[in-house]
Order: sequence, then C-alpha cells, then structure tokens
Amino acid sequence: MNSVGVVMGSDSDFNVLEATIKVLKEFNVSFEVKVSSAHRTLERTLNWVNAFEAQGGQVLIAGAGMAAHLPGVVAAATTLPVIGLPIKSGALDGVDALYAIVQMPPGIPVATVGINAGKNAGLLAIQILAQTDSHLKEELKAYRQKMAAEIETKDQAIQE
Ligand code: RP5
Repeated sequence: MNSVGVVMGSDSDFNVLEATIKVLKEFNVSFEVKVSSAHRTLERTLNWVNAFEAQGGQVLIAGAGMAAHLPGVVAAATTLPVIGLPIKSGALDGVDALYAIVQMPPGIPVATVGINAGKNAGLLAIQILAQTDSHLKEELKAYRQKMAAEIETKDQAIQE
C-alpha cells in the first residue's frame, strides 16, 4: 500500500517534484510517482487515480505547469485530499499554473502550495497523514524543532 500518490503533467516537471520525493523519503512515507497529463493522457490519469485510491492511498500531490488542469482533474476524480503544486514553466513563469490550480470552482477544492514549492507539497501531505499517525506527528515536531534550532545557530553566528 502506498500512502501518497505523486503525479506530474510532464517529465519536465520532475526537477521540482524531486524536492517532494526527497521529503517523503526523509519521513519514510510510502509513495508512488506517475507522469501523466490531464490533457495528453486523460484516461490514463483517471485510471491511475482510481487504482491509487483502490489500493488504499490517502493523499495525492499533483504538479503541473502552464494551463495546469491536472490537480483539478485529479480532485474531481477522487474524494481524497489533493495538493496542487504549480510549476514554473512557459511564458508566464508559473503564475498561470498557480491561478489555474488555486481557483477551483466551489465543491472541488485543491490545497495549493506556492510556485515550485515541492518541499511544502511533500510536507503538507505528511501533515495530513500525521493526523492519524502519532509516530509521524512526533517526527514532524522534531523536524520543526530542528529547523528552529538551525535559526538559533545562524542568529548566534551573526551576533559574533
Ligand atoms: C504541463 O505543461 C506540464 O505539467 C508541464 O509543466 C508543461 C510543459 O510540458 P512539456 O511540454 O515540457 O511536456 O502540462
């Protein structure tokens, strides 16, 4: 069983999704990755979402650029939470993807992270899983404590 499903519209998005995959690995979360487009391979995308849900998946992350319909299409096909990740590409540098993903019509929400915010997409998925996994919740707390400690260290270095 894979808890997180990661899908991207093109292999050209992979460099951004790498940060997502890295954080999922860091927290030892089970996941699967798919390249599938809402426009170029619609049926294949829908089949993958259905199979992911059927095998017990809990959260989906969908990254896409330009007219980024992938997260919305995925969200329409499932009641699982969907995290949308706008990718910087094309003439509008990801602002088009951000607007397409964040402006979902009422009824079919997509939890949207920032442009190229692959790491936050992964962390948000982990936070969702942590609501029913106390061990993961403790790991997240430790992760945040480490972040805070690093800022303390940097601050100290500046004072010296
Ligand atoms: C989107 O179009 C993809 O998510 C990608 O960000 C963008 C360009 O795709 P390619 O032409 O590089 O395959 O569907």
